[in-house]
Amino acid sequence: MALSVVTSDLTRLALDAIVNAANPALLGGGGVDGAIHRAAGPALLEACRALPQVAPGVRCPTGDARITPAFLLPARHVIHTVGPVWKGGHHGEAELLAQCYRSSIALAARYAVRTIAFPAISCGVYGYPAEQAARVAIASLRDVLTLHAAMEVQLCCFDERMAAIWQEALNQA
Ligand code: AR6
Repeated sequence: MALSVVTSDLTRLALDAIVNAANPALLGGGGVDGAIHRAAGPALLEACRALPQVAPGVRCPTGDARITPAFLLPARHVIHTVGPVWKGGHHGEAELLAQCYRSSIALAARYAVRTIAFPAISCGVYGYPAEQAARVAIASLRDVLTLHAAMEVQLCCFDERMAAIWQEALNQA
């Protein structure tokens, strides 16, 4: 199992898949979601719009994952997942965040993805404290990757400060 921390713009990674920290509508937004849609081009929005709604305005419930092509991005697929909004930590946030990583890897495996990168899901607009998110993410990935031993997973941090937090969590896991 390969799990590593990288400092990069996620949209530049030429991997089998990159993961988007989306919202339930899957119609774009700010943060890494906005960056992915800008770099992928308008076809990504059309592909997302074509995904079925499971409830009004919801194409992907929190903790679930959906897959689309990556269009103009150097990656092959975009796996869209929806992290929890941080509400203080007693509203099931950790379990929902763990579920994002599990469902993304399970979906990736169905598409024969071998190399994949995750952003720090929920750690921006959604307000999840980075140290806690990193611990949850790494524990969840370690667990699910026992079933997918050949998969190489990068934890993609946008800046060095975030990368140091994630590297520390990885070292301690
Ligand atoms: N590459 C890698 N990481 C990035 C990039 C990038 N290009 N851009 C931002 N980050 P966020 P969330 C980091 O807010 O908290 C959107 O509007 C960022 O520094 O993108 O899950 C969606 O539509 C942070 O560490 O995602 C949702 O409405 C991390 O990515 C909502 O935000 C996640 O920050 C989701 O919020």
